[in-house]
Amino acid sequence: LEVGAAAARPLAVVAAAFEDISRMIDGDGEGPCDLRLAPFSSACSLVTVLFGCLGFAFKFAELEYSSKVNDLIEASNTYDTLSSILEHDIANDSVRKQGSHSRNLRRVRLGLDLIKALFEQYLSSSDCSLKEAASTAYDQVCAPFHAWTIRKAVGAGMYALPTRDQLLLRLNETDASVKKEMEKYIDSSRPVIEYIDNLFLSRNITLDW
Ligand code: 1PZ
Repeated sequence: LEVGAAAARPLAVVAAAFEDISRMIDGDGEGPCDLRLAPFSSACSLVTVLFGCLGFAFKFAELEYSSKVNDLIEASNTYDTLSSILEHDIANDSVRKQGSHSRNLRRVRLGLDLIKALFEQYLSSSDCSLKEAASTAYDQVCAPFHAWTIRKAVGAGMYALPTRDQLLLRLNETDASVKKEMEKYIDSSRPVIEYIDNLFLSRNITLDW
């Protein structure tokens, strides 16, 4: 898929980008390689387009997510790989410090996981509304890490989500094609999320924040 297709089929573009990233992790099959920050952060920035399909109530979430992704894009001028930003922050005791690249990486990873959970919920039943799917996904993935005020605001915004049919129209997908693309994203984001978690865990950094 070409970049120009982003406007036409944004979900297909995101799914293809994460398929590429998951292949980079796989490397030559001889164990996981060192994932580079530039391709990773530009794949993450494609996700921003999906927000437009969810409606204005999630403008705040879009700005929040984009600011973290943009920080990683900027960091890619200085740091070549995801592991090198962690090494830098460990040396500076700034892994969990607000605004640090490592903390922003952890936040972006939450966003990727949120979308994965949303798609899993969406595909679990055709009776599941987008609001139900998004609420369950948010409760599973993000709510444990968010303050009460944020959880309340997100809960209120859920009522403004489009219907399943409206979403399909905005994504330019059919029932069959959306299933294929969501499954592609679910399957390819899983190893990416695991890879990021392992960057922290292998350095004895817990994920309870
Ligand atoms: C997939 C769509 C599901 C439906 C909507 C879910 C809405 C999620 C709303 C998230 C609101 C984020 C509020 C801000 C939270 C910040 O306090 C934290 C900590 O920031 P820090 O203190 O480190 O500066 N930020 C985050 O946790 C970032 C989370 C981003 C998750 C949003 C990504 C959603 C992607 C949806 C794409 C369609």
